[in-house]
Amino acid sequence: MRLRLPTLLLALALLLPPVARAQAPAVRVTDFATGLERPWGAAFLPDGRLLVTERPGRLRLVGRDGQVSAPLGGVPAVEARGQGGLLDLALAPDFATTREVYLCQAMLVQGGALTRLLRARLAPDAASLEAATPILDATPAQEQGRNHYGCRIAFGPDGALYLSTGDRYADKQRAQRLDDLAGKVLRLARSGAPLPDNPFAGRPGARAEIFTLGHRNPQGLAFQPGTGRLWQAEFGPRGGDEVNILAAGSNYGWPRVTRGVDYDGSRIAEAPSLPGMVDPVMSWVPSVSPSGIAFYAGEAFPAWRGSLFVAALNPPGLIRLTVAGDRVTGEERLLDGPRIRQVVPGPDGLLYLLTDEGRGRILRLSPG
Ligand SMILES: [Ca+2]
Repeated sequence: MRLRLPTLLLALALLLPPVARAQAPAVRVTDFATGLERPWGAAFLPDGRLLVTERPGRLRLVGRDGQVSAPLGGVPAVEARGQGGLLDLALAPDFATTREVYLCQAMLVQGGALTRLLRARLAPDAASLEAATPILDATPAQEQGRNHYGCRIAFGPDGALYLSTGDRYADKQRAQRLDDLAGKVLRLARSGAPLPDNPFAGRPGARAEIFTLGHRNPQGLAFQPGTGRLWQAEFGPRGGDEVNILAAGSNYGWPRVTRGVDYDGSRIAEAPSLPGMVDPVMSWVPSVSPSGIAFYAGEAFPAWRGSLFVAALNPPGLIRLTVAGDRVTGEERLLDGPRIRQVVPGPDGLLYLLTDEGRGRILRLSPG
């Protein structure tokens, strides 16, 4: 069922009493940190500092006062052309004792470029990574093009590591092939190996790492507090950006089903929906270019609890989706720019936004 948002919002506006509308929180936006080049992924350490990737291939720490460190040592080389580079990072659930960090990057190998997952340790003085080791390459590598790497990492309540991979653009059909790790969400042990209870484990000709298939370029992954459902966002072509709820073994349709068209205006989809393929819970035509997503569960903005935030690149800004169970019930645009790559809820209940700019920043949203 397609959500007709303008109608829905109008209906909501008419239904809500004026007092409820007046409760929309006032928001203050400040530059928390500056001097970062195209920050892409970030995670708060237990001590409150923020570990941030820069897409050209650097890792930095941002102090609680917003001071940005020198680049950390021990960061592996990356393939930074096109949409590549050092992309996401995630701390292991037991980081406090293991200091394990997972990184996703674009890498050039024999045969072309691919999405690579690495495991490393943050040194005791936090000035470098130790023993950064590739643990999964989303093969096969592809010579043509340097786009659509996906590359978002999320740890589930089941302890598994989920990794999104893009279709790599040149051949859309890669997303539908079960012997190919492009255009998928993968479910992995912390060694990078597939988990034995994965949906395609043991199926001849299928990669056992695959959790879901039929994705174009997914850069948003977030587990919903309370339900443990895995929500995902992906870029569509011209129109057809999606938010999905992922279920093991399901096919999300790309390129056989999409609400967008190709950049030259030509049709891609066979049909608006197909049997055996899961429709999105939210789609945008025209595009918003959704990158990272995060659920809000903090105390600073009580009215936002349970909402899903979407970092938008174009038109640039921040989107808040209201959610009831497995449905999106409304949409609010909170910022009209700059381009936002990722949204990270802080341990202080504030929201931290990574801007996709050459002279990038981390914006902080606090109650106004
Ligand atoms: Ca889809």
